[in-house]
Amino acid sequence: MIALFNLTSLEVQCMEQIRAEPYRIKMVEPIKQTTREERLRAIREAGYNTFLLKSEDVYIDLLTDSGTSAMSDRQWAAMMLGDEAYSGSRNFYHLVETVREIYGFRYVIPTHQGRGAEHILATLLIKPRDYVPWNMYFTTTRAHQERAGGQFVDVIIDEAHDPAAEHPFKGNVDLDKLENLIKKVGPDKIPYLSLAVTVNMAGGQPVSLENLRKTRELCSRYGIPIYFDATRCAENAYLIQQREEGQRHRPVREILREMMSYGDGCTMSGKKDCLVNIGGFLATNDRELYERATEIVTLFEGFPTYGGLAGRDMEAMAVGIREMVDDAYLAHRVGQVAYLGQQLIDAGVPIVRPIGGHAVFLDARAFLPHLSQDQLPAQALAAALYVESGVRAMERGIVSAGRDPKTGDHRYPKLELVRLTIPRRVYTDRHMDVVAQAVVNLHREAEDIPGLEFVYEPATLRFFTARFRPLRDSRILGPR
Ligand code: PM9
Repeated sequence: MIALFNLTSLEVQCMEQIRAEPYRIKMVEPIKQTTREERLRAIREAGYNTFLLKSEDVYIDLLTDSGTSAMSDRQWAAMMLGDEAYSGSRNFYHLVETVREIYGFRYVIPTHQGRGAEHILATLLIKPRDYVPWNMYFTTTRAHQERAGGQFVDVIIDEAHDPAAEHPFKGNVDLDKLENLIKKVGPDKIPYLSLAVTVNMAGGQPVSLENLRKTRELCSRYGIPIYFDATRCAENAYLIQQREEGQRHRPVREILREMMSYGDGCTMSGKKDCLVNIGGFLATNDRELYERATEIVTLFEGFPTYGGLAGRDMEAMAVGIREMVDDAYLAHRVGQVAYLGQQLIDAGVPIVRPIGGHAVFLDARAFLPHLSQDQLPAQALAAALYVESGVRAMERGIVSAGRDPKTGDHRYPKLELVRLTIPRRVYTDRHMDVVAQAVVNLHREAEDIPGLEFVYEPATLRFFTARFRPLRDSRILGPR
């Protein structure tokens, strides 16, 4: 049973605890504030796409939590232990041993980052005209599944599509939706269920243990394997500890092992929860799949014992995997996200509720009610936030959703969001205060923010490199 608790009081509890960063700072990287005029010039040059800004023009960088973590002194020390042999590096064996212990999966293939693992999995398992059910989509993973001929089918609970719905586990699979799909297309047409923990595009929302157990039961009945997108699995485990009845006393490490026991394997972007700047892996308990994966990893990534990574990178990831399940680290990490989110809630800024694990998501539809979704509100809001404050965020709405490959039409996701993504162990709560103030100030002038239109639209993963222009002249985004 899911605990029916009052989320607001949980968040308030979080705020009331006096928390300090559970680390000391040993090295610093200066950041600089720019002037509004400089930022207006920079965003125009970047085609109003925050991905195309130069990082040195950014004051507080909340574009992503991917590859942006600060590594610990132990991870830096581990970098010096790199065994750069072409094959059989000791760092590979350390990584395998660590994944077996923390995740419980037997076979591991390192990859240069998460999408390398997604590519291998999709290529090996998906046949043309297959269906891939999933608790919402992620951009790169869906692109690989579609490239392999599969079709994504959303089986997340309805609450996930409503930014204001206060469900503690908005990442949960809707078991009826999943079973209906299995009955409709037949289990043979479903190579695996993709299960994201947490669900990035829904706002960093977790899946409960109870739902994982039931999903496993359902899939086992039809012989369908489950592959986790485990990119933010430790944060999901922490949110289970905090929100699910009967889990408070359990260490995150134990919860994570139980979570993973309901799957057959995972793809992992080590650039998030594993606390490294580059790296990922595919893990599985299926020996035959592993053997086939060792054949294709050599084509796209590298020899199976390094898969696109230097020995030192595998070593840093092995150390990071142990650090990611530290309860004190996670309490601060997820607490810092809640600290920022709560300030925005208190000021009446519309954000996705409840606050998720890695980011605060602004609800751009509610923030800019004068814009239609075709006027790209989240893209415009991210551009405006940068101009007003030097804070860089990311669009997660219609632009990220891309076009339907069959019809060529825009996909219109219900969620039109701007993600303020908190890098791990990088910024202090004082930085969060600055961000909160910037967003609150912008909210007061929201009606002056104009919509945008495309001037260049790439065919794949358009959000990365698309360029835009404002629909009208405005003080905030300058002349059209
Ligand atoms: N996520 C993020 O910023 C980085 C690039 S896409 C904007 O959120 C999930 C849930 C992810 C993810 C990357 C990947 C791919 C898979 N699943 O970036 O290839 O959030 O390591 O991982 C990004 P890689």
